[in-house]
Amino acid sequence: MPAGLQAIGWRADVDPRWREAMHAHPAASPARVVEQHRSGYVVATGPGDGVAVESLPEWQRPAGYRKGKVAPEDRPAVGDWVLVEDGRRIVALLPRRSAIKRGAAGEHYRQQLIAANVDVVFVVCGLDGDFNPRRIERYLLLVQGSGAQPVVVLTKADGPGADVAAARAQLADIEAQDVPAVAVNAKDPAAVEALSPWLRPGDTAVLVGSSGAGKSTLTNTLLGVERMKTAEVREHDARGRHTTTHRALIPLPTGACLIDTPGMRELKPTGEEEVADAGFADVEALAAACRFRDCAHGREPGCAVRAAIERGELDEGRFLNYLKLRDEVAAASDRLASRLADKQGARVVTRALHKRLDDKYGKH
Ligand SMILES: Nc1nc2c(ncn2[C@@H]2O[C@H](COP(=O)(O)OP(=O)(O)O)[C@@H](O)[C@H]2O)c(=O)[nH]1
Ligand SMILES: [Mg+2]
Ligand SMILES: [Zn+2]
Repeated sequence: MPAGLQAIGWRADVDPRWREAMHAHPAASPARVVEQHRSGYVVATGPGDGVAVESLPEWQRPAGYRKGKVAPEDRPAVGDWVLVEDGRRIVALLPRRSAIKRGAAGEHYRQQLIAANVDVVFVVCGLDGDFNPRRIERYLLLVQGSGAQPVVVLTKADGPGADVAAARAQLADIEAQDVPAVAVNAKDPAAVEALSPWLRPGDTAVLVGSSGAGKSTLTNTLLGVERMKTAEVREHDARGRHTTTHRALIPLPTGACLIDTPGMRELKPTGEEEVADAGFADVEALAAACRFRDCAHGREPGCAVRAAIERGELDEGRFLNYLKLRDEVAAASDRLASRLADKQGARVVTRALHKRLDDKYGKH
């Protein structure tokens, strides 16, 4: 394979599922989606050689879950590998090794793909007014099941109000479940070196977090040049202006790739997440020790969860967030099931999803 592709995340161990698509399109060659705009995709076969390409007509029509429509998560996103003909037309989307998704805002159930084929998700959170363990938990829920590893990156460790020790203490329960957290000054190349274990040649990482958290600053420091525009934070509310307007995949000098994203205001689950595996194993273990199997952790006798909160061993805010996220996942899962039934007329899928919910949370 040409060195160009390797520099944008091509793996020597080609996914066996790709062979079928490659055989079906012998005249096409692989390229990676490096930018996604309303008007279409930019793909590359090496660093800095992005070209705007045409794509399949069914990807341009409104997305949906009804018959004949292509769901948003089945269309290419930044990080995807595609097959391109004549250097200007996408003819196929290659199967992914991971996909970071969220539930899209709006009345109808929809998923939104944030990035594809990523190995690591850096959940970026500033050690200023931006710091919020509950929002970090929500991000971890979205990353769970994506196939990528989450790493919490606490920026602005050099800031006047930054209390690194206190922040880490608040994230101890998460760290205990193998989610690393690192505190950095995103402007300092030596500090940002701490991220190098997750940025080996061939790795792809995506930066997520609120606007103003320091994602573009991290990108620039890792690149060694000012590539992404950054914003001065308005002092009183610690929020940056939205300077990053689209997602872009950027090859780093280390041989890794980084995907910068604009801040996301809403972080809704898709309904496919497993709450227990999203950094809440400790809460689920406590709940399993309650005297009653259907304990609502209110005033029931023998409630292990309440007891742990009273002993100061479980943060009540964390527990309430767990309940909230669990309900949101259950609701989204129901909506997803009915969307899929719409699309395929397959009641089996609905039943399978409902069964999974019933097993987990009891009949409801
Ligand atoms: N002192 C300091 N400032 C930072 C750090 N990270 C980000 N900033 C500043 O915070 C503002 C917003 O950063 P930006 O990278 O645009 O945030 P983004 O919206 O997540 O891309 C900019 O003024 C940065 O210079 C950091 O670790 N230390
Ligand atoms: Mg930015
Ligand atoms: Zn209980």
